[in-house]
Amino acid sequence: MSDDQTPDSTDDTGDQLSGHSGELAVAVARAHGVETMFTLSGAHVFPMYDGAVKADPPMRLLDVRHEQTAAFAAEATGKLTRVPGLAVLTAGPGVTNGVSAIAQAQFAGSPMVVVGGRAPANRWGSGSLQELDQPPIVASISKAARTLHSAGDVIEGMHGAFAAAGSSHRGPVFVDVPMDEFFNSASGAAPTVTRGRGAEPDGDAISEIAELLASASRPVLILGTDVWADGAEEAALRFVETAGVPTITNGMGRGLVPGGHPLLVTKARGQALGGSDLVVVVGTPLDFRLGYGIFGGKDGATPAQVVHIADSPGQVSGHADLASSASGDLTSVFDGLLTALEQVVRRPDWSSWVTELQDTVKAAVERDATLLGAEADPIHPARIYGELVPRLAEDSVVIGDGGDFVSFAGKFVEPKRPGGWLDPGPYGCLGAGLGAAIAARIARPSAQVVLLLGDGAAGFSLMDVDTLVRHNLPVVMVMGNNSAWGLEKGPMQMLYGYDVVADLAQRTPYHDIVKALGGAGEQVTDPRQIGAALDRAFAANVPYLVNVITDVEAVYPRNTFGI
Ligand SMILES: Cc1ncc(C[n+]2csc(CCOP(=O)(O)OP(=O)(O)O)c2C)c(N)n1
Ligand SMILES: [Mg+2]
Repeated sequence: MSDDQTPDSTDDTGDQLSGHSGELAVAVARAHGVETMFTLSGAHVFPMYDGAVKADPPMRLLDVRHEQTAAFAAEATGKLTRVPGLAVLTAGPGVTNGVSAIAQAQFAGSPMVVVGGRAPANRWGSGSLQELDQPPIVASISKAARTLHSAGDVIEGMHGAFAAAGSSHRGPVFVDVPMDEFFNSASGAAPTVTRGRGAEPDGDAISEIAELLASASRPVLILGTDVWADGAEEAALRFVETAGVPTITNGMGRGLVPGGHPLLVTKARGQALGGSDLVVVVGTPLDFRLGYGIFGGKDGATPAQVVHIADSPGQVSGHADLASSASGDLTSVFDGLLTALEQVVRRPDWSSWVTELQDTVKAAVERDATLLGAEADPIHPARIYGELVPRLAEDSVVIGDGGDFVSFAGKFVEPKRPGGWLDPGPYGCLGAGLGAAIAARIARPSAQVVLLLGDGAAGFSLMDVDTLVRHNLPVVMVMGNNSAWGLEKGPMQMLYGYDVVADLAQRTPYHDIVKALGGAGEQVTDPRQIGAALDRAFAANVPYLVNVITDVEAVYPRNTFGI
């Protein structure tokens, strides 16, 4: 943890914890707000299960069919609840199966703790089953990775893991416990958990940014995942509306400015970023999704000045050419900027810039309407969103796991609230879908949960429909089934004029797999039938897959391949 944050603290409050390592670990996790343990059975971690069963009340155990699903579920729990998710993975292959999800959490700044089993210490080096030294494997993709060598280390080790995972910049923390020490007992003071806020931002930096804003004539604000993760959603919207600055959202920032809001100009993104003279980016890295932080500058024009604001100093871009930057608690940043703007003498007037962008948004909405209503046969993927979007409730959680099919969702789904959009993020890992859906159903018990699946992506995790069924977790799955790895097929065609290893079996009845696992579903080939199928899915109250056969030729019109 950096020394510029309010740390969580361990105080001796008089409460004592005692028991075996699993009991201690569960008690500490619960103190940090954990309600569910995502796992797949392995003897190395039995004490965690015993700890969960014997806790009062017991901690919910959610057992899955592949450790990636447990780890992706923990990651999504961290994203949705902003309390670190907990995955418990057995030694060796259990841990290595979780590696992609841990890396994704690191890339997305998702708070999660992974507890690994580990071969016993008293035989280390003798060749026990699954005797793998795991922290070196996980170290490069986590905030911290360490072995808790004895039962006596568990309280402090777990407390430190949760504190680090949950404080900005958030991310995954890994600990493993040797099997013999997992069964051993210890006692110690219960930790006191205080939710720390990030550091106060530097006042001079805030004033400088306010000055830049005040002298800009065509500013654009970009809000990303960390605005949500940092709990700054109210301050962000207050800032947008009071300052009147046109805004684009990405990642879990989507919904911070609700879909349809007059200052949300994501649909005029090209014009906004191409024509801006000042782009202020908050809570998201200046990575490939944002042109590496270069905006405009085409045909000899002057590129926009760029301001980068992050939740912690380490997140401020080191590669982009910045006019200014700030870091710290993002609520303080937004409120500080408003105060500083009020003190600026010359009031900026951006009304004609805003109107210009609003006209472009309006034109884009009209253009989109044609695609959203497409009657084409085979079905154009956009038509699925034409039917789905009007059926989404305000509090819906929409999860994307796929290529082009999910890119279309990014274009057409504009959430009404923050914290309800889960996309693959900058790590772009296929296979997160079922884990995220499990997590969402648990985190938001009364909300619609919609999982958008490419047919390719589905192959990574569809077996975990079994988990949805066993745990009675109804989720609506909507598949864009183009019988291909579409997002790879199109680019390979473009580069080489041919493609290989991009085709999948034609029109596979994936809904029959869901049925075989105890859920329900149907195939749709007629665009006019999509709406009714979605209605049946939402009413079913069981895991339900709407398998829509789509046109493989309807590729997403992208202008970056992320490299
Ligand atoms: C784990 C993983 N493997 C491979 C890729 C590369 N990849 C990105 S998109 C994509 C195609 C996805 O196909 P599908 O889910 O069917 O969606 P579509 O593009 O066809 O709509 C692939 C293979 C990846 N991102 N993640
Ligand atoms: Mg596909």
